[in-house]
Amino acid sequence: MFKLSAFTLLALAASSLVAPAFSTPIDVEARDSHHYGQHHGGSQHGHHGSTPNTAPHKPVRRANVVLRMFDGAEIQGGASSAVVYFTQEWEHGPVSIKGEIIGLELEPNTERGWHVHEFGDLANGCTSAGLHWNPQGQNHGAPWDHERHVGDLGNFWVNESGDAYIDNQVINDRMSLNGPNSIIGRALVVHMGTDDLGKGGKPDSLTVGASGGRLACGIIGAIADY
Ligand SMILES: [Cu+2]
Repeated sequence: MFKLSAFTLLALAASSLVAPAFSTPIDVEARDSHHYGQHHGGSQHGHHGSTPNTAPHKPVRRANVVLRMFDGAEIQGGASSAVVYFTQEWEHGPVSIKGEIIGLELEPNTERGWHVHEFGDLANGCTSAGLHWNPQGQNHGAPWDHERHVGDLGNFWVNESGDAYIDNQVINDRMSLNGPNSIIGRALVVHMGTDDLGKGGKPDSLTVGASGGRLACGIIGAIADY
């Protein structure tokens, strides 16, 4: 907020300096900047006017996904309490992940695999989400391996109540909310088993970490950037 206020003041100050020579057009620009600031809360790109967050020139900084269980193409259960948030504070910076995964009937005291999958297509439930998001054509691995999928997130811990609380310490430096590695519009999938991080030696270890069936999923979408 402070940044925007400073920007707006700067824009107004600049326009008033040159206003005598270019009275009409500069006034319009300053008014646009001010208008943008009041309604959108903060951006270096304020001079573009009042466009939505998802406009191409304004990077996505925050996204979320609501996870639902599916039986085939049918959503199971009522309102979901499983929501995961992704934040990317600066361009090409790491994506931090937090969220609460509640009500998915997870087995208590286990690790469960999760990944960003390629497609935001839940027409056939989590099955139609495709394979792991892997634009670099690498083998599956742990989130800290050099060889890994962009969508690899490893495992999260399920507590004794069958819930999971993910804090911002979950950081991924390969996925992005923008550009070629963007996860926007793709699916987050939670699996029924534990991801062996590519090390299990099973037939599907190097593709999906032998993490079993797909318990729940949702489509990752851009959200308001506060
Ligand atoms: Cu997966």
